[in-house]
Amino acid sequence: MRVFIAGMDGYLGWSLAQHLARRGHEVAGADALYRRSWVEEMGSASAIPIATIDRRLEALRENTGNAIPFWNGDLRDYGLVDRIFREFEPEAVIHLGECPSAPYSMIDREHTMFVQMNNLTTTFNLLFAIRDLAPGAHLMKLGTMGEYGTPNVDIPEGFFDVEYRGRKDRMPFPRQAPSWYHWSKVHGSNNIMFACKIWGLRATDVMQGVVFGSRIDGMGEDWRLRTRLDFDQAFGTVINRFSCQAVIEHALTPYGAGGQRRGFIPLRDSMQCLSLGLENPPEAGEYRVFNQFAETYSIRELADTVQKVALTLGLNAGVAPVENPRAAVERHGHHFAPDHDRLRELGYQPSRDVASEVREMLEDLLPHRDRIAKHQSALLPDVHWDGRRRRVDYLGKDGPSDWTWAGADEAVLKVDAASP
Ligand code: USQ
Repeated sequence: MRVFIAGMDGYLGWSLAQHLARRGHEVAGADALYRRSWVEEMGSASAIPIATIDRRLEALRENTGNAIPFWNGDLRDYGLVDRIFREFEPEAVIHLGECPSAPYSMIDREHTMFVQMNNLTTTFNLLFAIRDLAPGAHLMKLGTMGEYGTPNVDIPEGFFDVEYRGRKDRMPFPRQAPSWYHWSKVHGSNNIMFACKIWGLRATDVMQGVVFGSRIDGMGEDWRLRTRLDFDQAFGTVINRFSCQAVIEHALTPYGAGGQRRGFIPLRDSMQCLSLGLENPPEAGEYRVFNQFAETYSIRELADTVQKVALTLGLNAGVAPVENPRAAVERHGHHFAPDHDRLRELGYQPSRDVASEVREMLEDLLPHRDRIAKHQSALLPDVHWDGRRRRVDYLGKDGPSDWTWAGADEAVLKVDAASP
């Protein structure tokens, strides 16, 4: 199948290009390489070194025999989107071309506006291009489990049956997003649902949980094929951040008491799920929603797991809760029970447990501990949901009462002393 990946240079996009090329798809991609500069703006860098886009494409050609057409540009420019669609004639479009960070969207007015305008405009451009130039193409759009928020009832896959004042209907499940970024995903979902209705497009909206992991099968030893792995407050997801903290023996930083529960999925499983959706497209006019994650965990469980796995590698990282910069929207200990059956019905089989994935990640990260130590100031958040920017405090021995204090100060001092 001819598959166009919007956002091919990112954490997921670069992995997906390789995964789909190896599955025999004809892949093309575009990216404005913004992720590289956003992470730099946050004072950080990918923990795992990544090659320039030219060297990446060259490595893909050498390793898989696929010469992948690539457009280096911004998909908010409809002229570019129009050109890509005419030249490549996609049969499917996988839309990963958005700014994916909740904290980044909460920095200030400019960042909020950028994230929303960027994400909405790109999605609109792809929708119109599909309508006018590739009407049969299947749009797979990366949404997020965060669109639902954490309601005190179970979460269905997109839609649920409602009975109200004696009448029944099937309706979209309410969205209660926890950041301006997550709201941009909600708006995107609504726009896609509407486009399917009025234009008969086919789309899969993927409510993905938090992704973690440093590689997929087949990335092998050629460093140019490796995907990025971020650990800064905005672009590092929580298990990846904890793993980077652990390799430099910096205390792991659960926000608050760590009772937030989320759905998580390893990077290689995300690839498995996206290809299952791609290869089993919906009917024309159908808008379907998948909840894409392997399991749910609390942040505290994850901190414990990363800490234990790290110990088996001789890494002694403490666990020290910090004040939660998202306190306005996150609760400690809440109901979280989302359905996630549709991908399993298509054949999704979770590949590994968190501990095995974390072990592999720590082994991948160990050779790069100096890179992480060099940017360790990016580890502690300073973007708060109340809009006032200030470094978070450790909650200390008098913090959440059910924590065993694990010595953050010692761990941080140890790293400071060791860093260049
Ligand atoms: N957290 C900590 N300590 C940290 C970092 C995060 O306790 O050092 C907590 C956060 O408070 C939050 C949870 O971990 O409760 C997840 O945070 P995250 O930064 O890993 O993920 P999030 O901001 O929710 O966003 C990430 C991706 C985003 C995707 C989303 C899926 O960046 O693109 O949409 O995961 S979901 O969370 O299911 O909405």
